[in-house]
Amino acid sequence: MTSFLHLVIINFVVICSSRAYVTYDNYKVYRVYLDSPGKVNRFSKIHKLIPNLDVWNENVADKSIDVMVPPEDQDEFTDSLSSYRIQQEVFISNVAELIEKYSEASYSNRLGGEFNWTSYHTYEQIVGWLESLTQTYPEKVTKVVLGKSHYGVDIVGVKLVLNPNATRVAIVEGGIHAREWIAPATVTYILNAFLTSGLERVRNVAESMIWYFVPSLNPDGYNRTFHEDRLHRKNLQVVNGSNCSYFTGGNGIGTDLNRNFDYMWIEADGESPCSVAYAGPEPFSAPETRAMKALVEQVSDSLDLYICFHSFGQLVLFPYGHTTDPVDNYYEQYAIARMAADELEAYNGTEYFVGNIAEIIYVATGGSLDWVKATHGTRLTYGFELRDQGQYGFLLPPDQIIDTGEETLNAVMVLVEQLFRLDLLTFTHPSGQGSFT
Ligand code: 0X9
Ligand code: ZN
Repeated sequence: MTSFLHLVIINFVVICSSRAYVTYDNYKVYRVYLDSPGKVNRFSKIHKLIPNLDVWNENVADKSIDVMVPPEDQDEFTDSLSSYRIQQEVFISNVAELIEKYSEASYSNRLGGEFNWTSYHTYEQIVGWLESLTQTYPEKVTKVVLGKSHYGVDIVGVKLVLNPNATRVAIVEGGIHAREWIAPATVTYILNAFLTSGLERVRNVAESMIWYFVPSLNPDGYNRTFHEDRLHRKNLQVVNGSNCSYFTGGNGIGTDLNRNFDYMWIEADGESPCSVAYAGPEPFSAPETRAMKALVEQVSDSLDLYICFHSFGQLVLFPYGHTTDPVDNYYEQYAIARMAADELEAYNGTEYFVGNIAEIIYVATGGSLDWVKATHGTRLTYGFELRDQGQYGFLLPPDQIIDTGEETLNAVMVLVEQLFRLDLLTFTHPSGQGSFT
């Protein structure tokens, strides 16, 4: 064989293998208890030594974090934890098994069929469904293209107007993090309920505002979670001069879109291109964040409610991420979030915590929620970390979509109802206006 041909074959193998589906064989997720500042510091040291750890979540309730560790690093990881007297337990013993187990059910709708909430759907299917709504409800649903992803895919949302007299705007964002599959599924669930529910309460809420639903703000990343790496988190923009292709999971190529908005950008984290929360080379460097910026700017005068859906952890969060200092309308945001969470819990007992991002989860900057609040003063701005509390994490089985959708719909209804009650409270104020019927 000529050496040229040899090279071609080697290149071909390298290219193919780098594109193969990442399997996560024997990757484990550990719950690691960091119940003192000293332990948090010691954990950072371990993280520096083993860069390919993927912190899936931080749990306020028991001061723990969930960390995915590749098989080759597991001994070093657990030995280091023991030497620092940090407790741990295995939460998911083989990530690949979970991905496999649910892939059949999760991907079952790939080849067409009715759109439903018993399986997860590809980006193409979601867009197909949104387009079908514009045909079924031409007077009520309009397709909105917010912009294009890095790979040139249309970022598609819909505008829903059920009552021509509605003047106030709500934006519902989902899927900014690719692997959080329950987020787009919940956005489409709520949109569907608004269009089809026979319940008066749901109809009232749906009719009271002009809605923009954007189920998946990160189409490239989301596509990648179906075809290459189920645990990809960021977009797919490669940073010049960096090689992150050895990293998997949330780490590796791309910009974390929820660190790329221009408020307190890069103050907290996100400097290293291969890290799980890389903030990008500059604010709004990602076309996906610029697309959302454009939509928000277009409606900002009437924007009263902004909701973004993430997973996981069961939290209702509100600004800010850079400080635990209370936001201007802290008590309003807090009380309404708690009411929403109470109603969510009442539906089937799913427990939620509520609070300011920096206080209840971790310090994080450049998120969409903070940018919307700080730049446009939107009255109610909430981020949901949907189910679960780490049992399945990002790999939430599809048989939980409907319950998640229904309980979350209950919470969203409270947010809207209370938004209009705020108006009643401020009716004596000259600028007070109310339109909820
Ligand atoms: O780190 C994040 O961006 C969010 N957590 S996640 O595990 N989904 O990545 C927390 C930041 C603020 N959260 C929301 N806006 N929901
Ligand atoms: Zn997220």
